[in-house]
Amino acid sequence: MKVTRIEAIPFAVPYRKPLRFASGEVDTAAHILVRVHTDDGLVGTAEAPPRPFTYGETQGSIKAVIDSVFAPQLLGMSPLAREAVHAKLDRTVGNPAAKSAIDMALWDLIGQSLGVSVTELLGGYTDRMRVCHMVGFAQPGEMVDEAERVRDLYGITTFKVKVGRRPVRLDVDVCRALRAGLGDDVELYIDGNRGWTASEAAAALRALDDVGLLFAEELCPADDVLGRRWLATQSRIPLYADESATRPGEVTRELLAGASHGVSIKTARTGFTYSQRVLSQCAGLGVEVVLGNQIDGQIGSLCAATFGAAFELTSRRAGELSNFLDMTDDLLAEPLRIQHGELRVPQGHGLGIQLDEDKLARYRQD
Ligand code: MUC
Ligand code: MG
Repeated sequence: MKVTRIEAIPFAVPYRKPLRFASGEVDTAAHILVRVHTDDGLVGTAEAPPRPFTYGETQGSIKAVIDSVFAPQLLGMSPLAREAVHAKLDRTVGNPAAKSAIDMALWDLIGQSLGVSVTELLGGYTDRMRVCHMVGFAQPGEMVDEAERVRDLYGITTFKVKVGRRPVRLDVDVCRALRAGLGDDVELYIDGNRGWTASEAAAALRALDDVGLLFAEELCPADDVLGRRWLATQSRIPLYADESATRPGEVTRELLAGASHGVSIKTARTGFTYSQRVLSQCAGLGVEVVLGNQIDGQIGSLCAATFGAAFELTSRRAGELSNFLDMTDDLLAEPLRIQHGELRVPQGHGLGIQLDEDKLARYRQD
């Protein structure tokens, strides 16, 4: 089995409402669909969501680096030769979403060629993930309404609350309103996307001490090296690294610096191959993880769930798998469904992705 062609197809699906957070906002899922073709007629599929505010990639840059750098490097290679593939991809620094989509499409091909699902290939721990929903910036009442709607419609009882605004009181009020509105049985945690200084973050954590948060993610920038360490020494809840720890080396730096206690794993930026490495690293060190969301569409969410369900450690807690609910449409022929707070990983060969070609024709932009 050899790679004969790699397609990088830009597409755009509007959101019902913009998702806002401290580092940016998203009102359209303007992603890249990656399709890797082989000489035996198989097609591996994945998607890359550009997040310029996090990694610097744009829809145009992802397409350009795949078309002009990665595709020529990988033509003729076996999808099984993952180490050799990554040695080639890693000659180019950065571009995590572009590399990850290729990586996941190659795993899709491996699964298809062996006649097994990727989730079984990776670990086969379970067939489903408990789902966490991410609530973006709005006024406290609107954020509570959204969480209640998602809980009532989909049975979701874990929420990640976007914080990092000024004044800090605004987000403190939101978290208090969510706890009061949703009760003690729901799980809440916060994500600052680097919006606060270390002292603002410390003030927020003090004010939220009795709200019962699971953990807090990326409250202030990783470049505030001493500020983050200072914050970590006084926080009564674990601090999780997300965009500061996007590669195994960064994970090591964050953990050894004592600035973070847990790690968010996102297949959109580490694919399956490097996500496995980060997971093994965390397991070996006794560090907790959460399966994060890169504001993925249904293909990306399916990939994340595939990985999360494969391992005991990633499926212990709810994964962030519901942001596609904010999109008006998607490309899958059989839409993902969240029921009773869970997302089942589609069974089948490879990733089990069936595209609706009419929808692709409608939303593609090339
Ligand atoms: C998250 O966890 O930060 C927001 C920006 C991004 O890159 O991912 C999202 C969610
Ligand atoms: Mg985050």
